[in-house]
Amino acid sequence: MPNKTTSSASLGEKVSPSSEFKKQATVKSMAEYKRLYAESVSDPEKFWNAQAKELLFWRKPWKQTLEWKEPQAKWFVGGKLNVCENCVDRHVGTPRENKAALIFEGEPGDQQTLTYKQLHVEVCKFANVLESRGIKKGDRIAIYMPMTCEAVVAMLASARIGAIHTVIFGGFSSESIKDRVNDCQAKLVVTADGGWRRGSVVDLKMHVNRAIQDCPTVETVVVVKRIGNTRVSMKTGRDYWYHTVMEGASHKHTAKAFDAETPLFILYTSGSTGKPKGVLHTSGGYLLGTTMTSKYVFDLKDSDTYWCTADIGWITGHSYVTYGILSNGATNLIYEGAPNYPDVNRFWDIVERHRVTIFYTAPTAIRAFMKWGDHHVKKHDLSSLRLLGSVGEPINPEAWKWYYKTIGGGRCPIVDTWWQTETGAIMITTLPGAAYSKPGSAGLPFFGVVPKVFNDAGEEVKKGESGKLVLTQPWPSMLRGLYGDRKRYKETYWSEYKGIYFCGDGCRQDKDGYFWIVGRIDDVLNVSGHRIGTAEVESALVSHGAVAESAVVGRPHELKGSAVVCFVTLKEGVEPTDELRRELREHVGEEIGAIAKPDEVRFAPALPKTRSGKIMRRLLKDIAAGREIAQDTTTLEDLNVVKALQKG
Ligand code: 6R9
Repeated sequence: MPNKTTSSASLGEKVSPSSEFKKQATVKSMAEYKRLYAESVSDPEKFWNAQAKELLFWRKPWKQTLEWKEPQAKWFVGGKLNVCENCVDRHVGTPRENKAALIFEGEPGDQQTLTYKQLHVEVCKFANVLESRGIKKGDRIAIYMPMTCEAVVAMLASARIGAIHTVIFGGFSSESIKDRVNDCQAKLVVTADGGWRRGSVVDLKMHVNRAIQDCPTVETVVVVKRIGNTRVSMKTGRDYWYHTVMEGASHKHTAKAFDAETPLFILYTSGSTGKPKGVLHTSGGYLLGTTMTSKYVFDLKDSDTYWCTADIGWITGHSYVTYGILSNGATNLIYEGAPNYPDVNRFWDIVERHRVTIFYTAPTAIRAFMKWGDHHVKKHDLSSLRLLGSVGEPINPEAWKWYYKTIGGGRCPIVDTWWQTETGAIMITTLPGAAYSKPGSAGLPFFGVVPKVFNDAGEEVKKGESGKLVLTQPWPSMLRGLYGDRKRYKETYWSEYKGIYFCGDGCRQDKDGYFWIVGRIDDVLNVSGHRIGTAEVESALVSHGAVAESAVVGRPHELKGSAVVCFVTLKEGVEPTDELRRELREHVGEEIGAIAKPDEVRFAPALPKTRSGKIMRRLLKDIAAGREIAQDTTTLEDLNVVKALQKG
């Protein structure tokens, strides 16, 4: 079957880091990357053994680096450590103890800084609070919080006592809280009297109250006073104010050592079908993966102020707000609110005021900033930035270039990082001082990662051809299972190809070895026997001057198998006309080939997205096909968007 998936416009372009960046980088050249990579895959156990010793603090050494009984991995068998001690205690008593660990900015503009020493006190106190409420090793606690210091403290305190946290994104509904709390049988919930989002109060406690009416396992609710909500209802004997229980708690807490395979957290994530899956991560391997990638991919230095805009409700917030970053002793900025409050320049205002040096965000945010216009960015001094990151979906070359020029001033390398909730840590990217970037490609495998592109028969495809992305070697931060569902774990990840992890993404590798993620397999269309990545069509559309954002889905088509339907939002001031529709069809034809020409272009004021910013494609497929919407829309950011699309 011929493959027409290559967009000639985006291939062949290479952007190299400056010599200034290279000089100070952790890995300084392609040769160095290649040498380390070769070491990491030729004798993985030797490599990980050395890394674990160098990067983490262990209370007891391990006997065996890896025990692999497919699909079940155990890393650092017999080793003991405390994850919280690695992220907090080990920086206390060093020159780092008085540097800022967390810099918090609330949406209304309030600020709080915790040094590593102060963070240690807060975490010890909250660990004592949890223990006084009867929480012990292996118990589950749910965290449903705004992005505040207390949210990070709660995660770390849970880790400190060997409990298992499940963070539930603060934008989820009562129904979602109920499902998650019941699935993992949480005994305690940490929440707040509210949070700020675009100037409005998100009433978190009310959602918790509603949810846990049907959650018999919850014994205690701890409530952080974030906004001073006077209408919050507290149940005597179950609900306690955070500040009250913290007041009475001792700041001394001895961290016990736990087995390397002690469960650390469960994070629920949507599967292609059915209810969310509880992805389970454990301690030693996860911490090693996140610590090492933070150090190498973000090139972290003690002088950096790092800001990742992800919420702790997502894996990015777990790995690259809390664990990997604090384990490296870095200064970590967290922001509570929306990027466009009170104005669309809020992020750049934060970067300027806090002199942020490393900035990590998602393509969807980048495209929004592009749409809002450069003049909002130009008002700010962004000269402190030295490295930019992207995560969550393929970044189209147009957005990449805009990010590079307008935000990075042509000076900052961009690390496009491919990974998943399940992989725990970054798997594919370009190390910023070592490798050139190709806008739109995630890049090369991280150390110890062996990705391959397979066809349906389980054979590796030729370079340049599309297929399914698999990871052929176990890695330390891999998921250990789906909570309480062994069968689903095996079926979801290990049954497409026997003994090999299938991630659900389509991909191709180019002649230079760079990986180009095409998007989820279910987002790949088959049009007249040709594979077309929806992401590629989207990228082509966005490269047209009139388009702000696009989402492309398939619609069943009698002759072609699938028709290409495009939902398009236009830049400020552009008129949606039939003429433009025709122009966009031609444009896609020119960018990719006639086969990819859209059958239909629908203009929309906005696209339906989950609160984590992912476009809800299945919903768009239903709309495109004129079907009843089958998908649960409770996670949708704005329901009005759907109504407008159905009309349009
Ligand atoms: C970290 C995170 C995972 C899915 C993944 C893929 C997409 C993430 C990407 C990317 C292309 C990147 N994805 N990063 N696609 N380039 N740099 O987002 O985890 O929420 O579990 O999503 O996101 O499709 O399979 P998660």
